[in-house]
Amino acid sequence: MNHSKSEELFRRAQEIIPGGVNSPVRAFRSVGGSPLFIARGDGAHIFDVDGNEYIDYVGSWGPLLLGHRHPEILAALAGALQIGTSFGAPTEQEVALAEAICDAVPSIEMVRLVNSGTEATMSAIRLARGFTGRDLIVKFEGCYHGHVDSLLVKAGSGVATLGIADTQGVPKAFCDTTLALPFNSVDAVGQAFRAHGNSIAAVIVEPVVGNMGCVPPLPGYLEALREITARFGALLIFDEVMTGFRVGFGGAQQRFGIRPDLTTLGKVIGGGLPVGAYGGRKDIMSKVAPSGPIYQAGTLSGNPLAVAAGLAMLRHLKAHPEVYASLEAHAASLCASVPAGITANRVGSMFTFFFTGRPVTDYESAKRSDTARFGRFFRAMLDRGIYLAPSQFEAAFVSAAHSDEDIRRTIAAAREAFTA
Ligand code: KE4
Repeated sequence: MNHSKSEELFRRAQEIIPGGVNSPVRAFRSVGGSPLFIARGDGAHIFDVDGNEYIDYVGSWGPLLLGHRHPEILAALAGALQIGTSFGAPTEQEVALAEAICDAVPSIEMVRLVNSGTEATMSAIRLARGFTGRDLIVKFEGCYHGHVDSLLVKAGSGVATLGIADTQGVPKAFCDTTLALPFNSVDAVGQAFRAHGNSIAAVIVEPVVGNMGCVPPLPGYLEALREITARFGALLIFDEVMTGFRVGFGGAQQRFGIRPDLTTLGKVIGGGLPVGAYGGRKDIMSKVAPSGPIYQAGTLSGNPLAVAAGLAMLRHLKAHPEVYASLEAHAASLCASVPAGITANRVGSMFTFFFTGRPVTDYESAKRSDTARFGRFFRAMLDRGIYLAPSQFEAAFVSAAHSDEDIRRTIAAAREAFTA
């Protein structure tokens, strides 16, 4: 495949953008080669600036559950453009999106729209600290909650991909208020609460981890987090930026039957435009300014264009619940095809092929994966027209636009690429 235009653009980009990308995971650093510059997307396919076509399993890192340029989302955006792009004042559509979120996720009694998942998690932990009057936050190694200072401790996603040992620029004092524990260990959580329980404001968790690669919760784990946080008066925050509306219409909390105190959302609820949200119990959310003393704000929060796309996405998913069964079936077919020596973890339509023959249940076991072999697999798939996340520590996503033929082609390509 010819990538000369991407390579030229990457050279230009590196002169004026750090690493040539606007988000580190896009840089192909852990898989080798230059990132592809994308010219356009259509359904489940993307096309790079050299005219090469790929079946896309990144989907903008999760938001594009319906694929690229879904007609209902494009129509909603066209309609929004007729009224303006931003007002910095309330609009009816923001109320409609908030109502749609609360309708879909029963634990969310009240919600605030923001512009990214990072803003959502940053705001949720500030709210938890303000509501409880406590400082400590518990997170889990390999989980990523956006580039929030105090959550960039033993984080996943790009931090794991690039092997950045706890990013520079975060004061030690911030890290001291964060306890990072191994995911899926009830004992570790019990020990932390026995030692610090009355100082812990909240536990924030990806209920299905996507950012060390896809790692499901072990049976009973989420229930244990719910029980121990309630017992010690700490809040349970489900970071569903990735899993929200992805692993089911009600997210992971519906799939696993857990009612968190706060939930953060992003990605799918923006339909490909910048939207994040945090919400939960009304007694907690009512502490957020201007109704309460905990401040959070945003110039473009509830932006009419982003809200229009998000609302079209959620309305489509509510009207077509059968989408989830189709997503699940396609993802299951892809994961059924892995050879011995490779561990496929999947929940719903998010999955990861770990290049290790052993189970992957936490960050330590994920890190045992052969990342060099993943890099060869990634490039072999790319050469065969399959676009995966350029990191062993990320999830792949099936969209409703992926056809049976796309899945068949992907399985055939993987059969060859697994031995690259
Ligand atoms: P954003 O600020 O990137 O919208 O959301 C941060 C975030 C929060 N919580 C979870 C569970 C997330 O997965 C994310 C962002 N996910 C990564 C992909 N693993 C975004 C890709 C990127 O950083 O470019």
